[in-house]
Amino acid sequence: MLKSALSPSLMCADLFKMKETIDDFELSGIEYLHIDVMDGTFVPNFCLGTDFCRRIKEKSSIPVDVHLMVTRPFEKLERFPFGEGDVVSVHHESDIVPHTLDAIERIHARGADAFIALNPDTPVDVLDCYTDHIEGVLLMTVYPGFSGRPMVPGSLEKIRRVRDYLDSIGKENVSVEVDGNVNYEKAPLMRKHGADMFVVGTSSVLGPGDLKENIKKMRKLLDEAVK
Ligand code: S6P
Ligand code: MG
Repeated sequence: MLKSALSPSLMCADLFKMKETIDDFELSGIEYLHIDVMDGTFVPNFCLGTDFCRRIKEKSSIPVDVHLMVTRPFEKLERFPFGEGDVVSVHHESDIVPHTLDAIERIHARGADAFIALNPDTPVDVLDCYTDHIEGVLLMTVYPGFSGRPMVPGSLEKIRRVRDYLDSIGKENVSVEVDGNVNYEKAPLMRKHGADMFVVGTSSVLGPGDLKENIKKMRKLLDEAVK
């Protein structure tokens, strides 16, 4: 089983306290910073962009986890600053398959890891054409576009299906990232079903309470889930 990693969603962080928040993430050993990019077309909302990504990369050494919820990501990747150690996710639903594979190739050419993101209604079978080309699968456990949404029923079973499928074809090292409503109750269940990378937002770490204590609490729950 892959080690668990946390990827806090910066769209859920208080813009006016961004520096303190990033400092706390660094002190807490956070593995990735999740950056949601929305273009108002692929999803019905606008969020974070190229300049935001650039400033975060200048100010923090934590790798970024860029989640591109945009149409035709293949054409837009060049505008985003990322490189070795970072993760970039492109959606299966955002382009035709050859362009998505080309986007993956471009991500790799810059030294980053490429994840394929799947919306809740997209079947697991589509992974077939990606498994030789990716380092991870980002499973949306809410309908994308907004924070604070409820988990889509059937998400836990889908995590298990993806993990089992990857293992069955010898892809034990391909990560399964979960994004959406990863709260203190559901995260341990997601871990038990095979997830290893957790986008944490308003429903847990970036919700009420002390940030560093929230991170500790989440890590403990995730560790206990697989004991
Ligand atoms: C949603 C986006 C997510 C959210 C995250 C928010 O479209 O991709 O990354 O920012 O899910 O977390 P929460 O805990 O409010 O669901
Ligand atoms: Mg996201």
